[in-house]
Amino acid sequence: MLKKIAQYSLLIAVTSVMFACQGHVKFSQYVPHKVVGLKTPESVVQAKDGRIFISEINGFGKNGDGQVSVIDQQGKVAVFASGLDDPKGLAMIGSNLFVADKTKIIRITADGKQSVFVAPEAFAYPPQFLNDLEADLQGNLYVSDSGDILGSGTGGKIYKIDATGKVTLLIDGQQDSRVKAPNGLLADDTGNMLIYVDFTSGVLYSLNTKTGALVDWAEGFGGGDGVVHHSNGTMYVSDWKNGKVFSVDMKGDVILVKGGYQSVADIAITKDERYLMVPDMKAGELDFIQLQ
Ligand SMILES: [Ca+2]
Ligand SMILES: [Ca+2]
Repeated sequence: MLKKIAQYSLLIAVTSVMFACQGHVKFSQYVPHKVVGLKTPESVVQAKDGRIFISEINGFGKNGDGQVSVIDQQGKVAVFASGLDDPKGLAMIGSNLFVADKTKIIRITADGKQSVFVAPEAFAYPPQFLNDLEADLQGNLYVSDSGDILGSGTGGKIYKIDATGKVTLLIDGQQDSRVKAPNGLLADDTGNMLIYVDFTSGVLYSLNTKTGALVDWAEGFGGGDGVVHHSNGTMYVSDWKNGKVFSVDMKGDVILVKGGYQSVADIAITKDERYLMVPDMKAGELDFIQLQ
């Protein structure tokens, strides 16, 4: 394990230098810089036009003070949508931005108009802590309810939401006792497979959304939070409790990419796949990790 970490760090260091040289000599690509002063940032997503949206919980458990900010290509931050409660997971379908806001799903149009897409009553059980939000290529959404995440660490569920807003329970702890506090979600291209990381156990699972079969994929993610996928096959998983970001290859081997954060929440990848976007919730910052 330690040997693998050392090798990986060296590889990153070498490729960073190569990138720096290329950028200096051949072309000048946009290089994002760390954004500071955010209000309890949780989730981040980049739109096709390059704008970056970030959800800000602000006061935890305090309603009405949450917001979504937008960061332009120059790094300028502005409020995009306000009056939210504890907004967390973000997902885009077309030009609409969807937000998992504590007990409901909010839809925000490109010009910033908000509406309730899924009300709390539409869920099979009253939502306790809606957390990550993921879209598949078929236009469905998936949302994790992390349940009593800050107490017993159980009671979580995963739901599917179709394009009309109809909600279906996919799995919970009654169906499979390994389901405790689901957090980060990742849908495959078919929508038949959902990768999820559990905040209580730190285990990464794959869930067959048709059969409900749950398979252990990798473990050791502490307070697993965000899960993203690079087109080269590598996944990245964040550990909120220990402030770390890991990579997971297709064999399930786990390698530390970067630590030293206070609390890494729902990470995402830029559209060009050159950077991981890393919300450090307690630090109030959005960091960028350059990928190979
Ligand atoms: Ca709040
Ligand atoms: Ca999360």
